Amino acid sequence: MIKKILIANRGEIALRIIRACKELGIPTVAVYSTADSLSLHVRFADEAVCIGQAKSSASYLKQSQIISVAEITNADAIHPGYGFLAENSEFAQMCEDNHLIFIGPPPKIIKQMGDKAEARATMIKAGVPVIPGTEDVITNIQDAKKMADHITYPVILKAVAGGGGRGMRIVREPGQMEEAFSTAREEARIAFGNPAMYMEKLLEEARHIEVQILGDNYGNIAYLGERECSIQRRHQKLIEESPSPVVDENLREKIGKFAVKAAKAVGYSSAGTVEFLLDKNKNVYFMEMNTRIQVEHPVTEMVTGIDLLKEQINIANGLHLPKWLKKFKLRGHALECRINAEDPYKNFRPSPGKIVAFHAPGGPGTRMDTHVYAGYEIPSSYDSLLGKLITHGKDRAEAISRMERALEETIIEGVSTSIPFHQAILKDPEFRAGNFHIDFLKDFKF
Ligand code: MV4
Repeated sequence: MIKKILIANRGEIALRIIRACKELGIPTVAVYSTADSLSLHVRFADEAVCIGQAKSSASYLKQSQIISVAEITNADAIHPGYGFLAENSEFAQMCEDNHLIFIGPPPKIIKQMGDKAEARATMIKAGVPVIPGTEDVITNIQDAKKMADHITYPVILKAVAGGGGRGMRIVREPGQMEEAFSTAREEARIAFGNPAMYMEKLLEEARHIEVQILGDNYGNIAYLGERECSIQRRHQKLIEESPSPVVDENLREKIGKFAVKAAKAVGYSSAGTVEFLLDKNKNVYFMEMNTRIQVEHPVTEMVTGIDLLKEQINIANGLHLPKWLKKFKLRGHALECRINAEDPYKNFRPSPGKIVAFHAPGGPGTRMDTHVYAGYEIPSSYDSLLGKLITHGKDRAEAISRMERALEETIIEGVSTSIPFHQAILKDPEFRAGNFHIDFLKDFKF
């Protein structure tokens, strides 16, 4: 059994992991950079060790350093959270090699799902629908043009090593292919050290729907409903919800079964997410699999009543998936607004600085996952997420009105935040009607 967990992360997710560990009675070790010495994850963990300078590459990404801290503090497991080392198969392997439990799937699954072309090929073989596209990696412009003619325009070029929208190019006509192919390859070569590309038919006005799964070490997989994540700006999700306003019982079961099939095809264990695109005609297509706990996991927790972090840790501890998990009942509707320290009136420019006044909202159906407090200085070295406000209601309308009420109650002074932008989206009639797709914010007037 796990005796102590090292948390290889910071911010709100480090706190979320500490909370789960406390409830499970497992002691924790925080690691932190010099920029985070006054952070709450350092205070709330049982032990804390400084691992380097502010820059991520000098601290939260220092693999051997983190392993050493685990050894020195007698931690026997590492929780990577999201971002940083969470989907680094080399790090997961290094944990294994040093007899530490990596709280996530095995390294070979992380690697396999990190290669988006291989993930695609795996899903085709497993019988999970994928977007029409290439079976093989495209290496030259002649093949790219030939494939696009075959698939028919518009198409989308994607980096094999990409994901989350990096290294992607939409190509609407043959004349744009040469330029798009070479710039996408160059971008991928610089960003991932891997220029390999593949191609798909472009799906327009689609929705991003993802399915939460949990798998134990014995081949049991459960799905826990879907999250609607179409409200995003430049591949940064802003508002997530569960259930999706367009997914009914039948579609939920269909997508859920595809997600379980996808997970079984790779022998998945731990918490994970299978991402799908849902087109106008409600056809579903596998897009990617994320081998980590995600930022937006709380909306699923609110509607299922399941503590995903505790279940993820129990799985790492070798427990079987509890029987009741597969019989989950969705209760009501949950929304999450990601609150960032950025100025929506100034093109979302980051707004680091000191928070001089802070008040988190409360009341019925209201949860705020945040690491900030009055007097906290937001470091400029990391992402600008200040916290996540989650509301739960008996239905979508109640979750929305609770969110509006809770955003109004929130006091964050000293920095600009994305709150006014959230308030504008929540007022939008199309949003309120559940009528939107992934390009919703492109022509949203703020
Ligand atoms: C697509 C697509 C349309 N057609 N693939 C974006 C992130 C990465 N997971 C893949 N993405 C997309 N792939 C085809 N064939 C549109 C997107 C996309 C997107 C997907 C989900 C949420 C937001 C998005 C924003 C822009 C593009």
